[in-house]
Amino acid sequence: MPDTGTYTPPKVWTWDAENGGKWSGINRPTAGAQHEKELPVGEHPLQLHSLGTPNGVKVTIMLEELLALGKSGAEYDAWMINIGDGDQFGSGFVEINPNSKIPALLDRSTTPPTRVFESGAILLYLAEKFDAFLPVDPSERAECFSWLFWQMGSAPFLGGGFGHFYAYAPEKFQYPIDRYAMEVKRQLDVLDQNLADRRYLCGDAYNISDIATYPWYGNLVLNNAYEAGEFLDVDTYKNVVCWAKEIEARPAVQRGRRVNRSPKNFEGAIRERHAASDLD
Ligand SMILES: N[C@@H](CCC(=O)N[C@@H](CS)C(=O)NCC(=O)O)C(=O)O
Repeated sequence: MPDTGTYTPPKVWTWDAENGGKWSGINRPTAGAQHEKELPVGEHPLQLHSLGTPNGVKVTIMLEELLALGKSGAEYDAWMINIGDGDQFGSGFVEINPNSKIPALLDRSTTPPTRVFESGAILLYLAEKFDAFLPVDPSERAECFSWLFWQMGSAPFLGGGFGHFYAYAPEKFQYPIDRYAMEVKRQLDVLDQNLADRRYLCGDAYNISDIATYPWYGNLVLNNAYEAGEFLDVDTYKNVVCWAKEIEARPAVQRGRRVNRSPKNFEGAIRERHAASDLD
């Protein structure tokens, strides 16, 4: 356990594997495969290796939205990567994501197969491949990219910053909680002001920036993240709450949220998805 009193950093940092906190068992300062493990392959062109966390759910929502639009090429197999067990460090997974984080996608309809990692890159890849949920007009597209990349840059302050120190750190340290609570409330205010006169993040049309942002900030204001709704006074962000409720009600969102989760933790959840009927 680290000394929680005054800390003087040593000249050279060294790794203390026993530093406590929820993820201390899997986090380490090195990259690359730690064990040999091939990935399973299903029958669909799109092979998703993921987990139903906010970053993972972005992709299953997108795939379910594409299928709801009638894009049958978006049929997919979703395999569970249990990050608590270290599956992200298996050799097969590292081949499709050298960064060892879910989600990762392998598109076997191309020759050779195309690997895509980083949830934002996967959303863009799918939006371009299926010509959906991405505006065509260059200015509207730029607005969509701006909010998509806003989400990708902002959410680590919510998850790795606020969520980590509020919910997972071995003790409650006031300094980081204050710092990240302030930043997350500022981010919620950014969203709230943007949504004051817009139905979705970019205007009237729902697109990949909403799909990326809902699992993080939508879940936060609907009190589904870190049990922090009261602490962050999320109900005051009325426009964000309204936007989140509208997105949450979409059938494809309801379906996507259930994939790659344990039924013990989430009602209607399925660990793997190989056919639409798995969710029916
Ligand atoms: N920027 C990445 C972040 C992905 C990420 O942080 N994934 C987490 C789960 S939400 C993970 O796989 N963690 C496992 C680990 O850190 O070892 C993305 O958006 O895809």
